[in-house]
Amino acid sequence: MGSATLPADDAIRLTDLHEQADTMLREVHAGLSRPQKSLPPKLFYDKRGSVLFDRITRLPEYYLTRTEVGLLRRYGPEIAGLLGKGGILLELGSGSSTKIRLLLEAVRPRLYVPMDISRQHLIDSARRLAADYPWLTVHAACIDFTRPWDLPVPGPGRRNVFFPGSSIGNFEPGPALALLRRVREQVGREGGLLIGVDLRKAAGTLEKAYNDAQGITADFNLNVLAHINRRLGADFDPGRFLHEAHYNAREGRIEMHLVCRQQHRVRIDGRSYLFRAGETIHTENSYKYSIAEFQQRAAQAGLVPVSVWTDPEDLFSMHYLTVAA
Ligand code: AVI
Repeated sequence: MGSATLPADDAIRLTDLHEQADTMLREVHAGLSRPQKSLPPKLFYDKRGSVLFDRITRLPEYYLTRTEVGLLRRYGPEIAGLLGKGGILLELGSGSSTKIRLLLEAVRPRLYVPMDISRQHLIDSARRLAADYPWLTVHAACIDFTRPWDLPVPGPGRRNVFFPGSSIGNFEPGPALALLRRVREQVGREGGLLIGVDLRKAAGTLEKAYNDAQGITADFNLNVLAHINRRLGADFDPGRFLHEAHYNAREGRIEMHLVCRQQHRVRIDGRSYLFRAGETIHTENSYKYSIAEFQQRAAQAGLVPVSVWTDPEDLFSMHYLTVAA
């Protein structure tokens, strides 16, 4: 994995650890060669995908974001007390760096490290944050954290990772465990993890959240094809696919697919793939965890629960965990 620290501008520093096109091509070929064709969900997040995701977070059906924000508002002082003042605050999948604003004044970190795969969105958000909080040092890192990563963060200070939005749910169980272990290694003995995790609930509520009436989630799902066309010179016709999302109760996850409406042959970098009518590309899983299920997974990674907060409807959970002695 390459590493370069770039002077993004005077306000922020940027470390680029994301090797882009090669990895993407390999992963796309691998996913489309499986009997159940699939694409990794990280490919949603080009610039347009990040903007569409921001729109999803404001949809009435998508209860996750507003519920998590409600928890951060309500329990912010208690959470800040656990994180401690003046340390290093790292955020995984920072996107627009919106939720961190609810903690910054109370935590007053020495350094804030937003990490995201969507490079330009990361830079724009980090710049906005640095402008709004002139006292804050911001060191952005463009990272694909679905792969092993190391973070060059200089200097001392207690490290806490903030991983909101239930993005852990987009990892399969094995990789989710690997990521939690990585976090434990990166924060060290004194560190901690503040993580938002969507709770298990009735299928109807979940399916509405991933099939919104305005069709923004459909655009977000279909955008993965436009992203692959642009970055890898492929010739998907997104008009030949439909968005589909359903709850798989046995696995405890929402599954998103793109359903081929009409037979379609697609060329990607000299290889060709046939999509038959009715065949799907599996684009995302979004696992839902009970509190006990999540704590068990975290314990396997060497993280011990300190506190957990939920909303009155038990829609969403926020956990603070520290490293086991
Ligand atoms: C980013 N992630 C937690 C979202 C989720 O709910 O799994 C991505 C998403 N997919 C469709 N809508 C939102």
